Amino acid sequence: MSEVAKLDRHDIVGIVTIDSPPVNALSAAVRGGILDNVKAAIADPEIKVIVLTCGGRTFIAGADITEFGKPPKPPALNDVLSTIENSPKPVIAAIHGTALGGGLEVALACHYRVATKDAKLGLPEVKLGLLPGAGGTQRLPRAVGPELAVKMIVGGDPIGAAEAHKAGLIEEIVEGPASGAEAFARKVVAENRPLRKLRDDDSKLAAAKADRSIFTNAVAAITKKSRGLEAPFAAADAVGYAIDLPFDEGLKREREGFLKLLTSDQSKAQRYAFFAEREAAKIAGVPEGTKGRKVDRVAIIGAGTMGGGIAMSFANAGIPVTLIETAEEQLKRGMGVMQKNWEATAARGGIPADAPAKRMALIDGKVGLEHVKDADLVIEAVFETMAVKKEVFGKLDQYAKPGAVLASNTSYLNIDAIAAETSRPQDVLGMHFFSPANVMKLCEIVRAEKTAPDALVTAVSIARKIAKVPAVVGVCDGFVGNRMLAQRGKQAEKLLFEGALPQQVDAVVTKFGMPMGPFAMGDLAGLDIGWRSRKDRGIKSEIADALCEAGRFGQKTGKGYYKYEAGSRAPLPDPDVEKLIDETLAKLGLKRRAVSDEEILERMMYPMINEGAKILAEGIAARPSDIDVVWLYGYGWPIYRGGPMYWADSVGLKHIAERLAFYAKETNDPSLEPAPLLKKLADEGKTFASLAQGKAA
Ligand code: T1G
Repeated sequence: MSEVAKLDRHDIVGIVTIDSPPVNALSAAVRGGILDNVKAAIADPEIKVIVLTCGGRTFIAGADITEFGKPPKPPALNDVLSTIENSPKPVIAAIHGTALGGGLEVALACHYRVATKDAKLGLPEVKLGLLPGAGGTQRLPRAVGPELAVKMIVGGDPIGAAEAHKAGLIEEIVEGPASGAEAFARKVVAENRPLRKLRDDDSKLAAAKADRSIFTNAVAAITKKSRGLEAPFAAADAVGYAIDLPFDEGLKREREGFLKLLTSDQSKAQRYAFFAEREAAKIAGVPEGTKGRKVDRVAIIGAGTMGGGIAMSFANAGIPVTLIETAEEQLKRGMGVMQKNWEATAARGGIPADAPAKRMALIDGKVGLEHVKDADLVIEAVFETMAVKKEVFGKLDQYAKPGAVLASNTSYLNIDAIAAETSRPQDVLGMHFFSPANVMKLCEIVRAEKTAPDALVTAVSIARKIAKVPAVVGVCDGFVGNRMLAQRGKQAEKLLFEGALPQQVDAVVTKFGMPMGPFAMGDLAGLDIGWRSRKDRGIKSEIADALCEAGRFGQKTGKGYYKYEAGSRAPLPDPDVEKLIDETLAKLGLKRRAVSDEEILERMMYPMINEGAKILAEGIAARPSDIDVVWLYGYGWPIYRGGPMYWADSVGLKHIAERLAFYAKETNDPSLEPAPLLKKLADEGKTFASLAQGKAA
């Protein structure tokens, strides 16, 4: 008898229930449980119709990703699906929660599907660098037509029950789901409905068979965002087989495509990233089972770019926000920006038309810090100077209710010093959001020396609740992401003094897969910010200073390291910049040399990895995979390369240490000497992954 599946009979209805927490993933035991119980239901003469449902919080959420890369155990999923599809009795999938990947493929092999109103149905395999490997690319186009199938399979995002119902993927939206499915099952028997197999119904493919551009246009629209990725294009080819080939031939080609991706470096990196993200939410050193504090209301201090973006993130998740400013005018402006952003998204169809009003209603704008009194979590997003932060936290200590978590959104200031301004350092931590805060997924949760474990758990769980990806980091200048980025910026600057041009450096970094290179990023952020800070500290950087002295602050002035046409953000190489660099080098008596792309890539990436090793050695990050999560979700590190520390392991730490030592000598830059931890791992022939435990290792 299966541990994870059972068969109940309610007179003519056989109900097969899978119960394998946490997400009913299709482990070998679950596959065996489904097969045995469906066969038993088929063999039982009393049973005329079969319902397949799941216990716990969700229908089957896919193949068991932890089994990938291990020797396959029987029964094969495709064998389970053909048993269901060839059943002489109708099989109905009763879906709740998320039917994803292999889970939806199980449902597609059933003769009918029903779902609860909040259910989501999807084939997200491309997000793991895979494609649906159990008939999804052949059955889904037959269920919903090629355009929606391409969107779901090549894009990887799920659809809701209402859209699924409209598209004909599910028959009905039911309560339950088992009870609703049982009622539907009785209807199927009473009305003597046919054993409907998707494999036998090509009707929704007819239009694309007649005009293949319907399919190719759908693919082109989705793969625009797939630069560098293999899986979306392979998944699109697989959907094409449904249009071009008989079902069984298409199934065979799909399987070939799946197996090829399964062993690909890209999929291994993307599966690593999946577990790394979840590992990061487990806080090292916090006792298992530590409960977070209740958060019913959040107060955000500051309605500027960051405060407004953070407020939007909470309202998007349905959490009431008190948004606090120092004066009505600033408050009004901040609220107006949020309203405009939501309306623009609604106009694009990204959120329902009534969402902007509903979300604005969740935001209560106030003037004066005393209005934090009802908030369970307060996030400060005011001017980035220690003096202002200390003043605000001193007042928060007076006005915030006991037990409220007090968070600073600072991107680099010392949280211990901020906490010391309050009588409750145990409630103080950092929640460093990334701009634009309503879009970027990463939230660095900064653990100060006295931060209480339950305050940390509160911040991590609320970050996940607002669809952010949390990573716990320690107190230091720049925490994890910006601290590593600073090393890249330093080398980028130096390369200009050695002969490279901004466009050459940026091209190497974007070709690697980053969304933007260091100089385009500088133009976006504004070169005047660094210029002012250098002047305050009496530091020179002749090329960047010369650009600013010429009024070239970046995009905001239409010129920086690049020039920008009116209304465009596309960076265009500017001969005036090359001239300015030549003049600056001449003044300094420096001569340009040819710098190879290989050198540029090594000097962009290896110093960051070196800093990552220091961050691990100092305990600022608990795991190398946490550093990877920071870069994947805060800086757009290409998911198919897993993250800087994962990528470093794939390059080889010995090689990286040798190259760093070479550049340290070659450019007379001791900061490039390999960090002790990097050198140790390199000498021992080990990897960063060898430092970690858990699934993301
Ligand atoms: N396999 C193994 N473990 C899984 C899993 C899976 N498919 N999905 C989740 N987990 C674990 C996860 O690691 C975590 O473990 C716990 O469940 C809770 O997850 C043949 C080949 C379902 C939307 O890509 O999107 O099917 O940390 O924290 O936020 O064609 O999990 O507690 O030890 O994410 O509520 C396709 C992946 C697989 C879905 C729930 N399926 N999962 O989100 O919980 S490939 C997917 C998710 C495939 C077929 C192909 C989410 C979720 P731990 P969680 P959540």
